[in-house]
Amino acid sequence: MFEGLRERLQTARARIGSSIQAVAAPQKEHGEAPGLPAQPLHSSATFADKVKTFVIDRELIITDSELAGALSDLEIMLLESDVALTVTDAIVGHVKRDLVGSHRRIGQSVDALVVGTLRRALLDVLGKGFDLSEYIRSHERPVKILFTGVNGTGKTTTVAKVGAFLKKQGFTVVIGAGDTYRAGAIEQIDVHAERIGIKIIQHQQGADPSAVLFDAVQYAISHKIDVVLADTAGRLHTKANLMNQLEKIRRVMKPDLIVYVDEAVAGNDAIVRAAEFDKTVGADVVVLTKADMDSRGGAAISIAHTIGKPLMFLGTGQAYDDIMPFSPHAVVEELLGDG
Ligand SMILES: Nc1nc2c(ncn2[C@@H]2O[C@H](COP(=O)(O)OP(=O)(O)OP(=O)(O)O)[C@@H](O)[C@H]2O)c(=O)[nH]1
Ligand SMILES: [Mg+2]
Repeated sequence: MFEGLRERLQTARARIGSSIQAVAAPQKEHGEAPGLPAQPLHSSATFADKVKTFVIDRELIITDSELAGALSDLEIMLLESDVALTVTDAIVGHVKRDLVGSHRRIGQSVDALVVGTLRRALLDVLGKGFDLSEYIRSHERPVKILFTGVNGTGKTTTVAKVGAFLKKQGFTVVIGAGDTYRAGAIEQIDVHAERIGIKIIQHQQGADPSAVLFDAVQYAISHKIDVVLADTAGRLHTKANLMNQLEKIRRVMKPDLIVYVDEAVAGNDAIVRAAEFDKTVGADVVVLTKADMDSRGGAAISIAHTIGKPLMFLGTGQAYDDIMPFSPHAVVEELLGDG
């Protein structure tokens, strides 16, 4: 997951570190920094070798021009990873504010300083995530969750995965087979429901999806079920009639949560589409699927900051338990950690 972005961030980390080191190194030669290791910084040594042992115990001012090249590299690397422009600006701006101009005593290695700064900058744009179990616990039951998005992004699979996830947490769940449009869609969700042992409410193909999902909610009320998961047909946000149908579903089933599902691999397209869905039918939280196939990580990094909605889960494969509650700290660790 996100290997390409990880690689680029590691390169940026090294590059920023080198720039800071370049500021620090000349004074070392003049013997002004007794805290520095006596060992010279051989150009053949790797960056990590150099900075991890390079503990600066004195004051240092990093200027704009010293970091300009490294920050511009960081900017390009983020954009190449499909990180949205506004998010790239936010990250680069954060790093710059954090490092430039401060008259600081760095009682740590340059690398630790850089990693700490990158970590804060990423955490700042990643938002807090969304704890679905906690949400359900603190809301009136049944909690009604509507899944929307464009075709083939993984909505139905995500409904099944979330169903299995919630069941494991001890919640009772019913699925509404709200994709009455695509041939084979009802059978598909029916097979999933059977496999994970969750009740499903379905009508025939071609039926009004609002009616199916209304029935699913009624079933949940009369059987005291905790959660209704509503699958829907994939649709493009540009198709007004299909968006109107979704709007009708929303009016009829009155979801507590609208989940926008898209593929992490779609990068910036996912962000544009999420914003469009949010504008027309609303979106409260986002799930990004196929993170296991996404090397660039741009959508995962950008979506919460750009559309202002938390990322709830990442889909990480085709099996039912290939779903990860989105944890900003875990993602940052994956991107910046040494493992
Ligand atoms: N690798 C991987 N594949 C996934 C993931 N989520 C879904 N898929 C696959 O993506 C394909 C489409 O998934 P569906 O759940 O049918 O997508 P959908 O959005 O319901 O599609 P429509 O109903 O046609 O709009 C299937 O082959 C899934 O197995 C994931 O997280 N990782
Ligand atoms: Mg589907």
